[in-house]
Amino acid sequence: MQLKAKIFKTLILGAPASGKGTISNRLVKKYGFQHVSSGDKLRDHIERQTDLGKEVKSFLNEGRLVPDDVMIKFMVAELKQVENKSWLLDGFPRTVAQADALWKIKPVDIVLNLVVPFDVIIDRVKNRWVHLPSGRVYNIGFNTPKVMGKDDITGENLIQRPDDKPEAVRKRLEIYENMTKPVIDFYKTKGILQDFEGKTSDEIWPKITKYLDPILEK
Ligand code: G5P
Ligand code: MG
Repeated sequence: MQLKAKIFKTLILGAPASGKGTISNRLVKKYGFQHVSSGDKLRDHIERQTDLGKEVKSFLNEGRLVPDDVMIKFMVAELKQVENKSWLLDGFPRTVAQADALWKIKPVDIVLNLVVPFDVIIDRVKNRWVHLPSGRVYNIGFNTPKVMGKDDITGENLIQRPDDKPEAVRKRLEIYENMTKPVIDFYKTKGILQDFEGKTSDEIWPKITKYLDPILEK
């Protein structure tokens, strides 16, 4: 399905490793959204050792949030590049200050909130492998790469994220509780947020399509 008539501005929210990237890939394939992942973009800057990459590296490695002013400036510029397309934003906003700033420049239409138990999340991150240039993500036992340690499409090396170490994961979950949960309330009061609960992405996925199909087909 391609989105033609209206430009949809969509967010996907959820705790670290709740499956935002996994579900986003499916949404891109089914509906043709432009996927804008703040985390993937920052990791790309770190990999390329840009000025921004050098500035944010320690925040990502330790599982801390990049300061709001840096993040807002960066994402506003990124969103300009997909201005005339339907986009799906993943990883931003993460604080109420970011949500406020985004609302002022682009009120969003749809907010999808993934609700996955924390014990499931902690188990998952141990088995996560990523292909940095594309953001493709694997999980041993869920979507295992065809060759261990290699990306299915390019054959390039996969890495484990530094912030998937247990102490960084703990920090990320704590920050999520304190800083990002209020963002859920921000969108709830605007009446545009929908929760999707489940222990697996396969359980959540049909609930999301059932919700989006009637909205996006209008
Ligand atoms: P990110 O990159 O936004 P997080 O922590 O929000 O990082 P993450 O870790 O990228 O989120 P995800 O995208 O929600 O997780 O989940 P995923 O990658 O799809 O799935 C997680 C794993 O589970 C994968 O291995 C996947 O294959 C597997 N999986 C999925 N579904 C299933 C399933 O059903 N079963 C099983 N067994 N496995 C499954 O942000 C990173 C950092 O960037 C900075 C911060 O430092 C942040 O910590 N940052 C920001 N800082 C400030 N403000 C912002 N707006 C920022 N954005 C990024
Ligand atoms: Mg992600």
